[in-house]
Amino acid sequence: MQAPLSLAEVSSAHRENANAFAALTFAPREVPSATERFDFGQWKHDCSHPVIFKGVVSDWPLTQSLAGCADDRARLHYLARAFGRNTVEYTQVPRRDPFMGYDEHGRQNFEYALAKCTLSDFCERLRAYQDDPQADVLYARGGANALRSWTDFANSTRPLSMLRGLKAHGEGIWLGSGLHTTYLHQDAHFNFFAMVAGSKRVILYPLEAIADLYPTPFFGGVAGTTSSFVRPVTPDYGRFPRFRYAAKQSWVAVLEPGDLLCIPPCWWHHVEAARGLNLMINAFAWALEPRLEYQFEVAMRKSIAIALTLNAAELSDVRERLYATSDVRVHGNVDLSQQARILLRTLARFMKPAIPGYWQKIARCYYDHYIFQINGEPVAAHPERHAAWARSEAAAKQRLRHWLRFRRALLQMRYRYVRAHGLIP
Ligand SMILES: O=C(O)CCC(=O)C(=O)O
Repeated sequence: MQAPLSLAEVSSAHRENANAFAALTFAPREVPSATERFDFGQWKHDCSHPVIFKGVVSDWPLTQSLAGCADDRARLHYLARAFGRNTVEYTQVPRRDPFMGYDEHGRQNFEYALAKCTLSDFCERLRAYQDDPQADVLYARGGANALRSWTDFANSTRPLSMLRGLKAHGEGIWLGSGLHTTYLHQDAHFNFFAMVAGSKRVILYPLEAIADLYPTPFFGGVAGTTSSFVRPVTPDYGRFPRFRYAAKQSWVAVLEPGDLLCIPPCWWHHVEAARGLNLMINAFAWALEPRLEYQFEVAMRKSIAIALTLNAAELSDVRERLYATSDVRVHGNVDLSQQARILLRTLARFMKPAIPGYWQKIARCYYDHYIFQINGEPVAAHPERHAAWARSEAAAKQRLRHWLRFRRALLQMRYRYVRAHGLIP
């Protein structure tokens, strides 16, 4: 039997492809790599910045097998032979601009899962891509390819004991031909990002940078995320002048096979793949109890609509009381209008001591941006969209759709849990 490859051998296995990232016009802080003394239990409580665990998934059978292949052609052959019968959903974007996000009018410029086929056929298409320098970029995105649905594939990974105690929201397989870019966005959950093959660069910002990132409406971007209209690597400062100020809050991580990037909930991230095949598996974990996280989303939608009916003085009054001590909050709000009182009560729910500190911070940041509008227009790149979004979200049909989506996510995860293991034990 062959000896397992060392961490250095795994992480350098695809090096021939990995020097392909464009220089940045700003100087982000580097995401630190965890040392042996790093207290991950504490990180889950304060999660004040992202962190990389080097080589944590380098001993997975999948990572080892791919690192042991001579080149991408051999890796595709291996994937097709070992797991070829699984169904892959994928998208396709032009090679000359393989950016998946928004066009210059702020419209989504790609379809999340445009087509589907077997993994074996997908590998065939990826092989053809390698032979043709003009071919479109292909990318199977994790939201459409659930790890626990590909049971044989899941068996070639290992649950990560460090993630014990977290609750999986979804675990996705991301497989691409190389060179794609994923729009800047944030997810409401913890995101654990395990690089299995190839290399990616991730640019990150804390949620607090929101004012300078030209966001979409709240949870109103691609795939239900809050997204940004800016392309961080080639920003158009004419359209997005405030983006310059985001630089001082930027972070960067370059991931190689075997690495695990841990992204705190609601941190913005923008992902670029290097040239060559890339395979990443990620796990989203609920950052609050699922029901509470859903209730936060509902509370935000309701509060944004109420806030649009209040004047600036009323909003400022509500804000002051909200962030004052809880005594002030509970007593003596009789002078507020009924709507203002409802708003105060709804928002105060997520500022209580029972809510984890990181989520209270998230709540405050969202409140300030989308409800109290202390940064100006919440959707500065397309101001009309904020109120239009609030109107459409108020429709009963839309509310029902969100509720069904939440129920479906819970049921799917429960069902997948019994089928196969994932990254979260
Ligand atoms: O790796 C990518 O291209 C995107 C990953 C992503 O969007 C995510 O994990 O939220």
